[in-house]
Formats: sequence, C-alpha cells, structure tokens
Amino acid sequence: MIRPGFHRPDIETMPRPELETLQLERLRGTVTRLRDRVPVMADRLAGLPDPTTLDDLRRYPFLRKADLRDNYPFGLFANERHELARIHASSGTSGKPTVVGYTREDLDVWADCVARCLRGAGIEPGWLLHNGYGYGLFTGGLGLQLGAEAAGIGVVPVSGGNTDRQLTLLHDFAPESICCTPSYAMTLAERLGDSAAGCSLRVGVLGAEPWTEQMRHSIEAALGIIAVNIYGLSEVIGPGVSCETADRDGLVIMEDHFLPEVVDAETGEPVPDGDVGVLVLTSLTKQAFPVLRYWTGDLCSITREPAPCGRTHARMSALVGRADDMLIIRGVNVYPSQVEHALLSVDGASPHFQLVVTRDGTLDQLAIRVEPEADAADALADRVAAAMQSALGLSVSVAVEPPGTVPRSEGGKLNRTADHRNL
Ligand code: DLL
Repeated sequence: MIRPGFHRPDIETMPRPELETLQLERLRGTVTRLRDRVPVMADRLAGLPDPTTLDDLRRYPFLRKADLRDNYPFGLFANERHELARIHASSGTSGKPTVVGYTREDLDVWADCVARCLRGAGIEPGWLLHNGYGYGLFTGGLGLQLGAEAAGIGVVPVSGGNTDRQLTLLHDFAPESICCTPSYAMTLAERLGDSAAGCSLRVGVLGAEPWTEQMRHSIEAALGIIAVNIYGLSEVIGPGVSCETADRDGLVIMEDHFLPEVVDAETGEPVPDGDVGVLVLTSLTKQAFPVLRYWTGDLCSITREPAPCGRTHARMSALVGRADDMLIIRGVNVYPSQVEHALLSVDGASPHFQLVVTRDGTLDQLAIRVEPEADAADALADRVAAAMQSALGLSVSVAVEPPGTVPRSEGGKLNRTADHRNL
C-alpha cells in the first residue's frame, strides 16, 4: 500500500492562519525586492502601495510571457549575473527562449518543493527513481534530480528518449519509482508489452503536459503503479509548484513559496474557489527571478479545504487546458483535453490520437486520427464521430489508423495537435 509521506510536515500541515501570515510577510518581501532591484518592475509598481493584506495583491498588474520576451535574457532578474547559480530556459513557440535564473538559495527552495512532491507521492528514501525527464535547459530532469537528492532518493538520470536503453535500465536496475511525461509513460508501457505488469515500479510522478483520468487508469493498470500528477512551469520555478499525493485528490500547491490566484480569463477578476479560471502565481521566496502575478495561461480550479492526509495548503485540479491551446473551429471552442475525454469513453478506441486542423477556403475542418484497440476497428470511426458530435457539438472527420502510426512521445512532451491553418 502506497501512502503519502512528508518531507516538511511542520510546513505542509501548517494551520492556514499561520500560513497566511507567512505568505503576507513574504509577499511584502517580494514586492520590496522587485522595487529595489528590477527597474522594469519598479516602474510598473510606482505609485502602488505595499500590500497590507493578501487581497492587496489584486492591485498589481499581471506579468505575462511577453514581458519575459521583451526583457530577454536577464532584464527581469533581481540578481547580478555573477550571483546566479543556474539558468534554465524553455523553448518559445517563436524566436527566443524564455530564460529563468536561480541563486543558490533558489535551488535549495526548488529542491525542497520537489522533495515534498516525491515524498507525498509515497516514494521512500532509499528507493531508486528512474528520471526520464529531459536533462538540460528544460527544468524537468534537473528539477526532479535536485528534489530526489534532497529527499534521500537515489536517481537514475536517464533523461528522455532512447527508449531501448530505458527499457534495459528499468529491467536491470529495478527502480521502485519513475518520473517522465505521461505520454512517455504510455510509450514505455506499450514497448514493455506483457512484461510491463511484472516490472519493479510502484510509483510514477508524471507531468509537464496535460493528461486525463482515463490516461492515468491505463498507465496505472499497465505498469502496476500509482501515478500522481506533478505540475510546474519554468517561469515560476520548474516542476514542484504543485503535486498530487498518493491519495490523488488534487495537486497540493507549495503555498509557502507560491501564492495562487484563479482569475477569469477575460476580466482578470478572481473567481470563487471551485470555479475554473486562469492560474496566476506569485513567487514568495524567489531571489533571482521573483514573479508577481504571473499569468500562467493554465486553466484549473482550486480548493483551500484541508486534504485527508493533513496537508493544509491549497490544492488545484488537474489542468483542464490552456487558455491558448484552445482551437476555434467554425466558432466552437475546442480543447484537446475535451477530445481526449470524449475519445476515451468510446468503446474500442485506444488513447492514442492526433488532432489535425485544416482550412478549406474559409471553413476550418477538424479531423481526428485514432487507433483501434486490438480487434475493435469495426465502426470505430462512426462511434468516435458520434462521441465528438455530442461532446463538442461539432462534426469532425475521423481517420482510423493502423495501430502504432499515430505519433507517440519519444521522451518529452507530446503535441497532439497539428494545425495546418497558418493563422
Ligand atoms: O513543464 C515543468 C515540469 C517539468 C512540470 C516536469 C512537471 C514535470 P515548462 O516547460 O515551462 O515547465 O512548461 C510549463 O507545461 O504552463 C503547463 O501548461 C504545462 N504543464 C506542466 N505540468 C503540467 C501538468 C515544465 N501536470 C507548462 N498537467 C505549464 C498539465 C502541465 N500541463
């Protein structure tokens, strides 16, 4: 039986009033740091008073990805270049990457957050963690590495890709735990085939891309593990902003370091707990790259109810999508995650799919490439089309492809949408 453990029980179960006092004190520190050390932010904050309550946060403007681009590479850093201990970057959709920096203290905070994630997931000190997140500028590989080391968990730094080697190491080293993207966990399970059930793994810490409950069930069943969802983004620190525990009941946000808000995507006004909106995060302790009200673009809801394991920090739902991965097809909003939900309820459809968007004259067309489960191809296209019609209110064309032909993750994040519209 895998149970949630703790890395910092004092902090993870801190009564909320105490936590909120700590947050306010730290928020004031972040605002002061930005005023004193980041001229671009000092200008933006000019004339705005310091916060005296957590709600005062709403007075400040959002920070957006475009601000990072405009101040490329180090313009928003609060430390001099020689004071940095690490730089990471994520590839932008166009042009320059998004660059983030860490001091030594920042790396310690990050390690502490990820250690909480791993222990909460039920991974025990002394176990081995097969780390299949990419090492390098991407925060996944090195972020999980840091956290595992802080928690006394041994790391196999295999990184992403080279699936044959991954399978060999999984067999030969017999790790109890694994971390990688959920789509890559599917690839590994698929390639392990019948031997998957007998593998040594017990816990998977999967994230960096959207996945559904159904996908979790398939991964858990195939690998005989419990699979928890880990969330984070480079701009805020990397993996470890939040993570489910082994109870798999919402992603616990490391609220002593990151202050969450959920706001309406159009108005930017807060939505009530439980309602879906855009997640906005403020860092409370970061030194090199403090972020005030960072607009993540990720859609989720949060609850501040304490968790059954005793954790008091707010929990977020799995992401329901990103404000910007929404496709608008003939006026209908379509999120890839909706398609996935609908698809996985169709009898005989495998979880592998790809969305293909084309434009015929002025009309957008959505096609879905799906694969059948073994021996289930009969009338699959009709069933998928009917499920999409009812889930999306849209008619889509469905192509049933031979098993193994729809793109799989080869190690990193899987992009399930091919948009050929040149918008
Ligand atoms: O993906 C950090 C990470 C590494 C998280 C390893 C978890 C595990 P970026 O490359 O900056 O950082 O991408 C951040 O990925 O804004 C989300 O849209 C998406 N994302 C991250 N985690 C999840 C998740 C890393 N659990 C962007 N579910 C975020 C859905 C996720 N989407």
